[in-house]
Amino acid sequence: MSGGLYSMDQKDFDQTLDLKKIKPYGDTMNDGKTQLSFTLPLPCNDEAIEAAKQLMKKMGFENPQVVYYKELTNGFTFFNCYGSTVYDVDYTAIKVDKVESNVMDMHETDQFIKENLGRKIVVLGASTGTDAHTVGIDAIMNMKGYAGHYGIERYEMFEALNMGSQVTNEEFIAKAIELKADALLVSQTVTQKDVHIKNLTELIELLEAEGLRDKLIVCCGGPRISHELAKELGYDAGFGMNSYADNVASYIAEELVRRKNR
Ligand code: B12
Repeated sequence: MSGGLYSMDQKDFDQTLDLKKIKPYGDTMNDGKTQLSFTLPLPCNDEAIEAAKQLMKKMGFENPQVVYYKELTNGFTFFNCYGSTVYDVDYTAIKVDKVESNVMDMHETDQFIKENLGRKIVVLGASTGTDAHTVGIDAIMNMKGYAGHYGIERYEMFEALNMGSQVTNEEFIAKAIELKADALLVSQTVTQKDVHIKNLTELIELLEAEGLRDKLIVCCGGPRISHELAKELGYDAGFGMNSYADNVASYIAEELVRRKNR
C-alpha cells in the first residue's frame, strides 16, 4: 500500500528499545504517552481545563490533552488527561529490595514445613487500627483463597486465625501472646494522611516494648505496601498488590527454618 495517512510503514516509527532510556509506550516505542487523572479545586469551566493542561506541561508532559472532565461537586472538577512525558529512566541501574524466598504452592509449603520444621506454624492476621477493609487479609487467609490461590487456613501445616478488621494493636498483640503465634500478618488499605505508617509503626513499638519483636515474624501487606516500606518500618517483609497466600506462607516457612538453623 502507498500514500494516505493510514498506510505508514513500521519503519516510519521509532522501534528502538533502549533499556537505559525507558519511556511509557502508547502505540509506538518511546512515544512517552501517559494517562493521568486528578481533581482540581476549581469550577468546571474552560479556564479549569486550561489550568489542567498548564499543570501537565509543568509536570513534563508535551502535547497535553484533557480527554474527559466532570464536575465532582460545586468548585471541584475531575480530569482525565493524555500527554507525552519528556522524561525517561535507566532501567539497567534499578535495584529493588525484594522478599527473599522461593515461592511454593500450598502442597510444597506443607511438605517443606513437615520436612524442615516438623510442627505446625501459628499465624495471626488482621486489618488493624481504624482500617475497615477485610478483603485483602481474607484473600490471604480464607480457606477458599483468592484468584485460584488457597488461603493459609487451608494449609495442613498452619494454624491460622483471622481477627477481621479494626483490630487495635493492643488486642492483636494480646491474641498473639495467647496463641503463641509464630507470625503476625497485618493488612493496611487506607493510606490517607499516612494513617497506615502511624499504625504500622505503633505495632512495632508495642512489640518492642513487650520484648516480643524478635520472637515473631512480622509481615504487613496491602495495595500501597512494598517490601522496601515494610523494612523501613521495622517489619520482616512486606507484600503489595498481586501477592497471594503462596508468597507469604513460603516466606514464613523458610524464614522460621532459617531462624531455627541459626
Ligand atoms: C471494598 C472497598 C471498601 C469496603 C470494604 C469492605 C470490606 N469488608 O473490606 C467499604 C465500603 C467498607 C470501604 C470503606 C472505605 N473505603 Co474502601 N475500598 C474498597 C475497594 C472498592 C476495594 C478494596 C478491595 O477489597 N480490594 C481487593 C483486595 C483483594 O485487594 P487488596 O486489599 O489490595 O489485597 C491484596 C494485596 O494488597 C495483598 N494484601 C492485602 N493485605 C495483605 C496483608 C498481608 C499480610 C499480605 C501478605 C498481603 C496482603 O493481598 C491481596 C490479594 O492480592 C477500594 C478501591 C479499589 N478498587 O481498590 C476502596 C478503597 C480502598 N477505599 C478507600 C477509602 C478511602 C475508604 C473509606 C475511608 C471511605 C470513607 N470515606 O468512608 C472507608 C474506610 C473506612 C475505614 N475506617 O477503613 C480508598 C483508599 C484510599 C487510600 N489509599 O487511602 C480506596 C482505594 C477507594 C478510593 N479510590 O478512594 N471500602
